[in-house]
Amino acid sequence: MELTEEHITSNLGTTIFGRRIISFKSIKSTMDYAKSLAERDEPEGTIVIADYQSKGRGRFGRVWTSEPGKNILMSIIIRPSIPLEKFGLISFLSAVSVAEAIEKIANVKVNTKWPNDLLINGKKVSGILMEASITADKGDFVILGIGVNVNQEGFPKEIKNYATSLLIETGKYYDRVALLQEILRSLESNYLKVNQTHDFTEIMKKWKEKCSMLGKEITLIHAGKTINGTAVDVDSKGFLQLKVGESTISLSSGEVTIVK
Ligand code: BTX
Repeated sequence: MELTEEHITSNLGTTIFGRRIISFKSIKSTMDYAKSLAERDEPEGTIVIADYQSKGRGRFGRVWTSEPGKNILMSIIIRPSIPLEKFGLISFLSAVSVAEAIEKIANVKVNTKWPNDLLINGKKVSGILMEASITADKGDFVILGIGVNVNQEGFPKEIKNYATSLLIETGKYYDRVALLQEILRSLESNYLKVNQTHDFTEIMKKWKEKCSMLGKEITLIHAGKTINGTAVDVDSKGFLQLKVGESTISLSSGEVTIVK
């Protein structure tokens, strides 16, 4: 089914996420469009989706590639009422929500990898990008970007050892509308809870249960430096606790490769 507003809103059942849907055949990046809307007072829950992005991006200015019409590429406007220092935890909430939706629709096990990847059999099936805008006058907002590889048969050679899709892993094609709807439902139900309680304990517990790297030796690139250590834990702030020699360091961001 085409990813149109009409298809997505039919039997969606959410109250906030997806109450307005703006879809493009092609766009530079859904992130920029959603941000420009949010800056013009667009309410929470509007989603921007595209069949293709000519300048899809990941973290640290990296590229997110996706063949036209095969995957889910979306950005959601969120205006959280949680304290600013907890905004970062929304990316963990998103990872858990998207993982739960994929597991339900595709009946496949999804693992989390710090900070924001979703893996199937060790390969990345989804990436999450969170960009927060903190403004004095217009209120704070978050643009949550989600890319899920759904029906793509293969990936460019630079990433084919690290990237996968639901099709590759399960041998089946999926209705992107059904998956997108499930993602919106799962995100909304998790989000509404934490937005009220400001308590991410349950989310972090679920995220850790799905995490495939805790207790393992990893290589982490942080601020241009490579660090080897054992991933001990992810704390309540979402920081990775890495044991390096006799000491444990706490990291807020980085790119992880699992060694063992
Ligand atoms: P990331 O920086 O963690 O991951 C980007 C890296 O992942 C790339 O450098 C590349 O190695 C690899 N990669 C690129 N494309 C894919 C892919 N399709 N599947 C698996 N691996 C890939 C993760 O960033 C956050 C990505 C968010 C993407 C969404 S799509 C909708 C929204 N709009 C937008 O421009 N970005 C977000």
